[in-house]
Amino acid sequence: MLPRPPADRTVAEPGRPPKPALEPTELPGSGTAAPKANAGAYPPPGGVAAVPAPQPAELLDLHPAPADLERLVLDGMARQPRQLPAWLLYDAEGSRLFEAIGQQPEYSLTRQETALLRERAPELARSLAEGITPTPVLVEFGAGNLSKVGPLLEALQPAAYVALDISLDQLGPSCRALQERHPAVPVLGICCDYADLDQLPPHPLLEGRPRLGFYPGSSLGNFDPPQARALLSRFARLLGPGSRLLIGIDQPKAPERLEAAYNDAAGVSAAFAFNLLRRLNRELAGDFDPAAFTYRARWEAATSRIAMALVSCHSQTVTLAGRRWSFTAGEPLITEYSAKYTPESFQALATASGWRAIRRWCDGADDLSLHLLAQADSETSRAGGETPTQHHADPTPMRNAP
Ligand code: AVI
Repeated sequence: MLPRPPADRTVAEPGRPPKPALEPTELPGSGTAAPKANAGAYPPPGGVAAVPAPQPAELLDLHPAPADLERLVLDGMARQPRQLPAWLLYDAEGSRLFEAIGQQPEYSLTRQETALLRERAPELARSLAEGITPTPVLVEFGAGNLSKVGPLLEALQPAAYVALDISLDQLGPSCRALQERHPAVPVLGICCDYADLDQLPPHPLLEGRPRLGFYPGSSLGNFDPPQARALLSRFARLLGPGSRLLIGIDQPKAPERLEAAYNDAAGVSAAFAFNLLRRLNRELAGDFDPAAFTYRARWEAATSRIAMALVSCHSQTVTLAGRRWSFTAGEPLITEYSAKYTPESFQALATASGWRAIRRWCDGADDLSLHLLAQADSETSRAGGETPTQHHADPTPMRNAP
């Protein structure tokens, strides 16, 4: 039996209207009619005014049902080579391990992108929201532990923040913590496979508001090119006409460096992949023996991607979801691809998916980019001009990317 209860599309807390901006709280014994003698003194005579406690973040659970999970796994096992959807890596333990990957010295993507977002937040927010009225909602895809959005929220002050992620275990606590830190912005978490979502669920926080998308972390690279293209088109539909998308993309670099980033010396990347076998054993009655597989991360130049796989050490038969599967010695089970795009190849992909590249920011080493996209057929996208501009983290902007 599968442990997760049937996805009942539960609304953890009923919809609530956007909450008002912070209101001053009256302290006991203080009047409001006349200015106080000590106005401006700090600390005020009656003590520091309490800030109203933030409302709890709201959560919607649209996690794929166990039957969907089984179907996806069976489809993936029937492929050649065998390949499972990358989001399966993110159960509670997988999410914890992915956070640990971000702290490994070899995996610099998280640190570099976080720094770029922090340094450039005011400018990113201005470019993202320029000319967009009324105040938009910020929608983050694959939001994980919500560690990247803080500076952007501060700078943008959206009407609401909506975080989409597959891991409910991580999303719940992260949304609550973010809501505490940003009490003025209502936070809504939606647990879902965002690559399979046809529309954002109707919700008062989303009604009548333009939507801006945020997709950091280069997670687009975890999709095959046709899937990546479909995903960008899906984002355009989910966000609606006239929307914009800020997306983080990792770029190709020396193969040795990339292979080390996905096969760190501490073995966290390997543990992340092996955790998938534990999940399959637990949730789909599998009998994978992790000791019978070895982890491999290899750069594939022709497809500009890292291929991560658990490789069968010898010929063996495995039971999964009530079926028998045979592996030959050396046969890979692909756990994930991580494609790297040059600015040009990414912009071509974006264009083919109905977006227009407006601007690009990169870190000092030009290892990764944040691309600002606008929907190709919208008025707002035309405001960006014909040629995308690119900017280094270095204050001197580089102009006119090809
Ligand atoms: C989430 N994603 C962008 C990561 C990546 O770099 O492709 C996933 C990852 N897998 C192993 N290390 C990192």
